[in-house]
Amino acid sequence: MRVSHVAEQWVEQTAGLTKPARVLWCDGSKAEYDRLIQAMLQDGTLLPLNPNTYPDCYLHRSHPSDVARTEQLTFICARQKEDAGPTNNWMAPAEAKTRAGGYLRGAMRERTMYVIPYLMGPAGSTMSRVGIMVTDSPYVVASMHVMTRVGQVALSAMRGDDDFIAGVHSLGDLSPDRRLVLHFPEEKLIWSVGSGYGGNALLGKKCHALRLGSAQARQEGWLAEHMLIIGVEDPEGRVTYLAAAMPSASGKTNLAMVESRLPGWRVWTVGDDIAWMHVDAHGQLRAINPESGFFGVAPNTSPKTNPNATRMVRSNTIFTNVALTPSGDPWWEGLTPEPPAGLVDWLGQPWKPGTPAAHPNSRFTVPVQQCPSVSPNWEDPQGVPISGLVFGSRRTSVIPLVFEGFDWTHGVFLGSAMSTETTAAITGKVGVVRRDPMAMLPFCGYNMGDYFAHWLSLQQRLTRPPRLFRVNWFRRDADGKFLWPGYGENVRVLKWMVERIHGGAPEVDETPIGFIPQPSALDTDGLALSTAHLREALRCDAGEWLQALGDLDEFYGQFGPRLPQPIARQLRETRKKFGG
Ligand code: GTP
Ligand code: SPV
Ligand code: MN
Repeated sequence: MRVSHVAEQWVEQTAGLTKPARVLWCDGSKAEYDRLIQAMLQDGTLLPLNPNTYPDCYLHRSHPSDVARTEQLTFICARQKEDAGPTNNWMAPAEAKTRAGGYLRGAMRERTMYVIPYLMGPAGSTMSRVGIMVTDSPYVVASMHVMTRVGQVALSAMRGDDDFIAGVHSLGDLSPDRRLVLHFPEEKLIWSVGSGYGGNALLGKKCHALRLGSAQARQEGWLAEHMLIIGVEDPEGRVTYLAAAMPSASGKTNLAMVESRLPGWRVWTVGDDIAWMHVDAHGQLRAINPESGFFGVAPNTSPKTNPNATRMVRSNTIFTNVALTPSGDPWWEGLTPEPPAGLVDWLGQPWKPGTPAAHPNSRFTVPVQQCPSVSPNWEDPQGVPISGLVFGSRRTSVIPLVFEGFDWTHGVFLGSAMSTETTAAITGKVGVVRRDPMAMLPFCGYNMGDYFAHWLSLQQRLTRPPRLFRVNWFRRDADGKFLWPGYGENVRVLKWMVERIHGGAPEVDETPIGFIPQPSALDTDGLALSTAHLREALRCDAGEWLQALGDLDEFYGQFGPRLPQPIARQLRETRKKFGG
């Protein structure tokens, strides 16, 4: 492999700090992956699954205190605190290096330090970017093989000796007391120590593709977003591409590979978590999926909810923290209506009813190509043209099933005002409502006031700005039941958006928050859903909304002069329209 000497020097310097027994450059080959798997089977890091029902699938059990992202230990270490902004944890770069340096010093003694050159994005795309990370975890290496493009393909894509994001990862001692996930935007550098969990350890994903990626994107005039990408094919065979932001564990993977319940309609998967979007020479927004694998939530994945995912995880999949059946099959809540007898839970103990069998944030790691609905264009170096952007969140009340923003600025306001209920994907309390603008609260690598301004500024470069929509699959009735059936039926909502994009579906109510479809505008053919239920799912209530907008002044106020005026103006106008 041809290696840049800047990278070589940095690797040497890192080895000087972490003191590994050996340094191994990864080539991304199948043989390398197989060797890693064999070694992990031998030392118990992986358990084999049933080779007949789940060929080449493995189970990994993580440390019980290391099962989700740890936002309280995640920092943006910009030189200036204001550049991290009020929604990020900040630590001065020097202090960050002193603290984490203490945990990293000698941390790889007697271990191998793997050097992973990886490419985010398709080979040959000007939108793709290179990272080089080191790690002492073979599980991370194997996962990076699936989630990114590893080896010469990455090194060949470098446009200069220092054209890469550098990442240092060590498991450390896995103690949350000595865990830090640090981002140095000015140095194109990530340091992560003390966790082996997905978003904390697979540095290409949230650390590179979103936190540092978003900061780079702002400087270079593009967007790095927490969005799935899909192509929606209508009965005429026209494919309309959408990108949708939803917070962690709130439906991206499910929507990304949704199996249509409507005849003639189908959904093609481009990506399920991250979108990098550029404005092309014609003023068209285009998106690539920087990843090459899915790191998806296992619980509630079933032939009923997500048949494509259920099929794609039947081979070449690494499962983390799921339960195990006596025949060596993986199992998680929701996979089958009843738990099979003799389950071993995610901790490796006989399962006790009333406790989770699989961890609520248990995951599967699987290559994108295995998705039955993968788009033929998923690796197009030009990206796919985006006609609609969707902001979705998880709200039990207030937020209608779907509505459309009036224009770009209003849509950006809707995204910036998004709130959601927290999930098991992050360590902490589940079900707490918090502001999560564009589903980027934990992932925006710079001041979020500047981020809103960046979004607004794109309009002037877009010849036909994508339509902006807001969705919520999670609204409930008085009995606590979901008002909308969700999953495969969400294609009915996608159909409405596609019709709007192409100038159809005029049956809307103009409300203070945007255009809400009248119940008749949604295709509910064959759906057992009462009009009363649908009305309730689509309802926009002035009192509820005025209350929900109540704390936005405080949220926006944190940004001081960095909050763009148009956002504040949109809030005032919305209140006024509600009579507040
Ligand atoms: P991350 O990988 O953490 O970013 O999550 P994600 O946004 O990809 O979420 P995912 O699609 O994996 O769904 C997470 C949870 O939301 C699962 O428990 C799903 O069953 C549930 N979910 C997804 N779509 C729907 C839906 O349409 N309706 C309802 N009620 N639940 C849904
Ligand atoms: C999320 O939490 O948004 C995930 C899982 O997709 S992780 O990659 O761990 O961030
Ligand atoms: Mn997902």
